[in-house]
Amino acid sequence: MTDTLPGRERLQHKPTRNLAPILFLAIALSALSGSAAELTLWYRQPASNDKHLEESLPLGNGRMGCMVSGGIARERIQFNEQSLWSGDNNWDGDYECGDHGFGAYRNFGDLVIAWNAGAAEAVVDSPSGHAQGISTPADYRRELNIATGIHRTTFTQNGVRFTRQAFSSHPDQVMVFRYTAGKPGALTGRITLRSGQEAETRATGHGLSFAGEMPNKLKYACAVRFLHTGGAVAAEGDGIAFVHCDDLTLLVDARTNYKPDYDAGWRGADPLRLIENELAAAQAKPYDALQSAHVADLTSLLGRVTLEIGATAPDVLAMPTDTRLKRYGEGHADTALEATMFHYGRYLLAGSSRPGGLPANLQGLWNDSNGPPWASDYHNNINVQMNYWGAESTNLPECHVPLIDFVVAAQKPCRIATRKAFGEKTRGWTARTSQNIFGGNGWQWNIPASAWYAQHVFEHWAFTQDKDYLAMTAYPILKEICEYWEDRLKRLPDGTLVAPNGWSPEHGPREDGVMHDQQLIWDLFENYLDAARAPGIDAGYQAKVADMQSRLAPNKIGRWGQLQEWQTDRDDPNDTHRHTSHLFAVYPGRQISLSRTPALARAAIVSLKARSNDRGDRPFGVDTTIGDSRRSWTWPWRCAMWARLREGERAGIMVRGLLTYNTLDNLFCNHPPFQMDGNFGITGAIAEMLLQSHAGEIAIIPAIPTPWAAGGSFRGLKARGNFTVEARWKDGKVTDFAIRAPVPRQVKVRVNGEVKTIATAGE
Ligand code: FUC
Repeated sequence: MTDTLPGRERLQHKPTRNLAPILFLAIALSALSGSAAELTLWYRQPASNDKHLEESLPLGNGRMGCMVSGGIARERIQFNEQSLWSGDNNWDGDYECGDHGFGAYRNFGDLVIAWNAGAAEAVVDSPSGHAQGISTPADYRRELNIATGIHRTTFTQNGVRFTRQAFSSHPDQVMVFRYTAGKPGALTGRITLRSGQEAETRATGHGLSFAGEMPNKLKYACAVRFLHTGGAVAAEGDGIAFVHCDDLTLLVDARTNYKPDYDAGWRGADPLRLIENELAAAQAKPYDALQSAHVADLTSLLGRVTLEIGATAPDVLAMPTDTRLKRYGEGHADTALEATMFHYGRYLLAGSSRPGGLPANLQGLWNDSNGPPWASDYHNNINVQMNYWGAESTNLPECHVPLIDFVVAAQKPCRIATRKAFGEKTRGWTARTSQNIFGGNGWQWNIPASAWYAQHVFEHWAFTQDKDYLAMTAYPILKEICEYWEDRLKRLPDGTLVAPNGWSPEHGPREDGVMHDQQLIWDLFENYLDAARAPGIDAGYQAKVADMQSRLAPNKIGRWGQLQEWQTDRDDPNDTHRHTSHLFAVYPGRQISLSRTPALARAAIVSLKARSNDRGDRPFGVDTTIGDSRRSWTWPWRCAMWARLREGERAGIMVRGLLTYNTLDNLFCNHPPFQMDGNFGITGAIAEMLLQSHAGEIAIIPAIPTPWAAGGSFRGLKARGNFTVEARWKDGKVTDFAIRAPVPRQVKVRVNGEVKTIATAGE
């Protein structure tokens, strides 16, 4: 790569091979030994029984996930499969979340192991999961390695060291639980399996299983294989009793007969046969082979990106995660914990969104209830989109595919529901705010929902440059949604176009030309035009869309210098509502930027400050942001917007706010209640602080706060155009960077305040 910066700011380009995956694996492996603090969540006590969602730790293989409590005498593993939903096919109406109607995502079940530690007799649980009546365990530690996806609990009791390992394998499609002890014959206890839907469990000496059918005729089944060395095992009611085993391995699979296909009535093959096949195949492999296949699979995704920011003191790094979170919330610095949050979002995405499967919902694969908040659904006025904000930029494009597949599968029922709501002649489709997996639409119409989905459909092309995907999948979707708006836009007497009867979620009146709608439609048209220009097709329709885009009623600056939320200048400067829908154009949209529309960008800053209760009368801080603005997803959204507005300190404060007010001990984000969007969103927002590519240039560390500026590096982040970027900085200045593309080409780069055109390196 040519070094084009002058004088003292000359950059040291190192056209080396991308070593990110190798480096990451090395870090991941060192995390196994407990040294890479940012890739490990760990605790000195089990999760409390009454704080399952706050304290248990999540595993997931994209399809099947569980929460592991790390309990000593009683270990609870509560698990889910992505497709266990109540509700009727193609529902279109109210938000009825029972057995029928819209339905809800459901808890699959619990695996509980009651242990008799060492040679002790029956144990009784205390609320904390500690055993009573036997010796207090020593050296207890439970940890989740978010590089390898392995949960491990270790402790010593009655002089015996116990080790419990767990992971959810994508390659083998089973969850694996492994129990060993430092002394032969030390494992005695009872394992039970309980269906979350009241199916009856059957036990044999080899395992446990249940199968059932939901009132909506969705079939579900689960089976557990019980493998052991030494000791004796007996089926006992709904469980298995085991005595004096040397080691145990449990293989678990759970499935439904869901099929993401409207024409098939959303139902496919009976799940039992596949479960049996998968368990038999997994059982034929040694444990080590299962584990290494799992680690290789996960690190092949997660290892594409490394991140180092700031420097956290070794004594802080040595503290358990909950202690660090508490300390952080008291105002102490811990940039490594912030880096953990970044990695955690990627870990959770790879754990809950894999090709061929469903996208991540509000609680991901870690819902524990049959009546979860907002049905644990696909909420499309911010939440499901935010779940995917880090997918492309942090180099997990395949994890974005389930969202796109979901959109594809939803088109047919949404077309029908859209015609019913907006007239039989309507072309295209949109959706209500809540969606389920059976083509169901619930709650109020979110009229620009499909335009927002279209952004995701487009971004997958923009980042990957996959031409087949563009032609076969993205382009037809984008065009159809443009047609929806072509039919729906209302022409005012002066020729401008407004979206009729819109609503700025979830805020203000219903009326024409709401800025959120206008911005989303602008974004849709812009994306359509880019998608059509790339292969040079549909010139006539391109001209039509370009004309409509130019006539859209534009953004407006209001009486207090703010970016208006509505056509009428009624914004209240004291409004701290959680949504910032009228700033979509800043992020995730690209209509407003400092370089292209500076006046509007300045107005967006005024609006964003007001929403965060920043009146300029005291320093901006986490405490400035109050009330409804403290939500799982508000911080990440505002963080990404501040990053786009090149306000690194404020972006950093948003990261701090999320970790201070809306993060649980297991680092799950908390709306409240627990909601995954914040986890995924903060990963995308942090990526935006480090690298941007939305405004025709690649900007390297455009917006980092002082604690990160001291020094840091990243590798493997992606820029639109299929560029892979790495950079290193010190004292706020980039000291070296590399941009790679499959075929070297020219690219505009913004670095250390200068914009230059340089040639990229090859991959
Ligand atoms: C939207 C938000 C709420 C919540 C819900 C799941 O309706 O306004 O804050 O996140 O989704």
